[in-house]
Amino acid sequence: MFSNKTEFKEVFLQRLEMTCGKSFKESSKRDRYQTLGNMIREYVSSNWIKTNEKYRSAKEKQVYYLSIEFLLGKLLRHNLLNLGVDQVVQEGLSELGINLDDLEEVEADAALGNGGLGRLAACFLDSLACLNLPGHGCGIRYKHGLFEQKIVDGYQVELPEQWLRNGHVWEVRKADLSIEVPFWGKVETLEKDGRLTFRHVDAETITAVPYDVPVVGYNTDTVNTLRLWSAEPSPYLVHKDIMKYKRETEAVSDFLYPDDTHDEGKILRLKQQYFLVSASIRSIIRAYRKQFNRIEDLHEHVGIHINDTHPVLAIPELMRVLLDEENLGWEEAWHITTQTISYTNHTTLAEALEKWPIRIFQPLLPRIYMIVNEINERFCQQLWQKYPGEWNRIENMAIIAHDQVKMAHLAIVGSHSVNGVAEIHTEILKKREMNSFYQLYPEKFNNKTNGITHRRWLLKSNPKLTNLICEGIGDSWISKPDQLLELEGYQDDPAFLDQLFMVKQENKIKLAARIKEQTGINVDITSIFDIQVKRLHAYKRQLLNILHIMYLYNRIKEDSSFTMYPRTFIFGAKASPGYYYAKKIIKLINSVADKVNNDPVVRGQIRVVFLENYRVSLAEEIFPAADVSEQISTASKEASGTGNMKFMMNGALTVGTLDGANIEIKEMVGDDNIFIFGLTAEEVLDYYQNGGYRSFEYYHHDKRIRTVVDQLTNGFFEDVEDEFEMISDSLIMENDQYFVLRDFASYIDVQKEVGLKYKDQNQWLKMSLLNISRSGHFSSDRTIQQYADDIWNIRPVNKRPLTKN
Ligand code: NBX
Repeated sequence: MFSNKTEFKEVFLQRLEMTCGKSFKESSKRDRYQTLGNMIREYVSSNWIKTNEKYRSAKEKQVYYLSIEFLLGKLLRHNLLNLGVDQVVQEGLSELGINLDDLEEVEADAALGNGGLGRLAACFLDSLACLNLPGHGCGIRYKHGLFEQKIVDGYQVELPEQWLRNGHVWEVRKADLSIEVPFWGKVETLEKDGRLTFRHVDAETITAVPYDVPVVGYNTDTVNTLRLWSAEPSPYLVHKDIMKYKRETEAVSDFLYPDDTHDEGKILRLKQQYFLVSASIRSIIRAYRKQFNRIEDLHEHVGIHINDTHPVLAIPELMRVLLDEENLGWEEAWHITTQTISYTNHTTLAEALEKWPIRIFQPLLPRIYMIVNEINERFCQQLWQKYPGEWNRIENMAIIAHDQVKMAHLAIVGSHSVNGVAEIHTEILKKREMNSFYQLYPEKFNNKTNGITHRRWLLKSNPKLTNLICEGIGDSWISKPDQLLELEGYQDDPAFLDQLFMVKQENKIKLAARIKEQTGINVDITSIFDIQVKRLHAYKRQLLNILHIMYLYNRIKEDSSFTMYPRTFIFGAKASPGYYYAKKIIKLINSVADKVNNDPVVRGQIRVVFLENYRVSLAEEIFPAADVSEQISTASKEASGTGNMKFMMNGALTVGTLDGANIEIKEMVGDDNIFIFGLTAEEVLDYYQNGGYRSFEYYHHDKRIRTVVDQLTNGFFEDVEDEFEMISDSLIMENDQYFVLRDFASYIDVQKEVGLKYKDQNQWLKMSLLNISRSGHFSSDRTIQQYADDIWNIRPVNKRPLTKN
């Protein structure tokens, strides 16, 4: 299509006029963005086709990653970088008077996810393609992604997200590959040749239409596929009330559920889950059938991974296909199914474990329910043999109990691999949350510590740091991120550290400009940028952070001789719309920000900023500018965290608890290059088990705590008197379930240490460099290689380059 700047410009101009029907001069930014996007997608398409052909002819095993969320963000710049044409395109456009950054602004984030779980799926797709592994994503093409957040008077307000308003240039609709997904109706049992067969009749079907998005690898010709399903009315269905049917059908892929770790028992959610699973499984089997004859060998050629329990119906759906459509016997179908499916758990929070009442499940999915029931019966029989008489144990492990289907139990029983997402998380699963299953199937349990794609979270988001690294150690670290370790050779090189300092300053200047634009607040770029960005949740303890800021404010006010290294505290967080408590914390952060930022006494020492609508594209501007990374969850609660890795890779130092992957970060950088505080997971779990924590005592005995807690309700924020009673109650009346007050003193101490350490710029830069150099381990390339080797048993296929465009 183009191999140099001149050719690029020619093709671009020609395409622009052809597709927009306007002259170049008349064309808008959007016209230009769309033209470029279409061009690049077409540029990719020949390798896309060739990759698929290669996969078919190689007959290698392929993996499908089923996820209810893929938090992709923007794709233009990412694809340009991975294709290696970023420079050519940027220069070509620039000669036409177009700034590539401006075009990127036009692209909407594909926000088909809530947070860590959805973003992990997106990072994994990137790593799969980059490692030439035959792995594809299957998800839902929500018409509206995660809500847009506005802050009005300090409160979160949600607006529907509209990413498809101007179309999505990266997708290809493949209506001919649509699949009919049945709901409701009943099951007919027939006897045929002495064997019972089952037929789902009188069903209401929904058409699943696939939209394929190419997943482009870096510096390789591999292009994998993300298949997103859209729900449309079936052309085959005759319905009494066609308008109602249309409405209800389209609702299935209308909205992403905005619940982060809360379980929402809505029928529509279960519909979404089965819709994703049924369409995906049947399209996988259809492709398999074109390639292979023996369905009995399915697991040798296909792996299906379920991202948390949301797609767990893949297990009974695959059973259904093997039993009802392929006519296998139960034992054989079960063997194939369990050998095909693998499962990742992302949380131990009890409220997030999915359970479905039978009264909802059975009528909606009658055949699937029958199969789940049979799986349960056989499983309970097996338990009975192994643990005769242990009724309690069997009841606790059953898949169906107390009129509910327990999705995590189904996932463990119906798969060959169960993994946690950080070492401590996997240990907690094995020792506590899933201990009875671990005793039964020790061989299934394994750990795969999360990772992030360094291509988006360093190369794309932080070009200045990327250039500096390349000047120092060349560019082979880009394909082998472990080689970042070579940066340690520069620890005592003042010139290099100076440059590292400059890079951080420049990134801080950029973020400061964004803050000014969005909030009107001026921030001092020589202050410490101390940042907490993640979903708002009680266990993540944004509350601890903001109470500490209130403490610092009080300290400055009461003692004019008190000094601290100036700090800018930056927050970004969305709260689930129905999560009242989380929304109160957002209001609290904004109220503190108002008070602090408008008080001349503390000016120059503390600033507080809440950036609205935190999302992937905003995150890309934030991480590069951070000095301090706040990872302060109650120990044992955060399964892994991945923001912690993004900060580290961009040279921020972590203030964190011994939770999730923080522990592995600490092991990687050593105690001197991280700021650890607070209870350990064991201490927390011990408190939960044996009691002994009385938050009131901490309130009573520590004046610093008493002052800030009292300020929640004593008119300190004059305009909003009763506003924060709920927060104060959670800390005192409800005995502070997340140990905010218990960890408060320890947090103050460690934050003081941060301020002191930052004063010694040389030392700080050394620590920062060390964090960057040891971050290669947290590339999702490492994670994906481990999944490929230990769980999926897949190998690179597309090793040698295919043809060039
Ligand atoms: O998954 C997150 C964990 O909280 C993080 O510790 C972890 O790093 C990350 C990736 O493994 N979980 C998460 O993001 N969950 C959800 O977003 C979620 C969405 C819908 C839902 C339940 C949970 N119903």
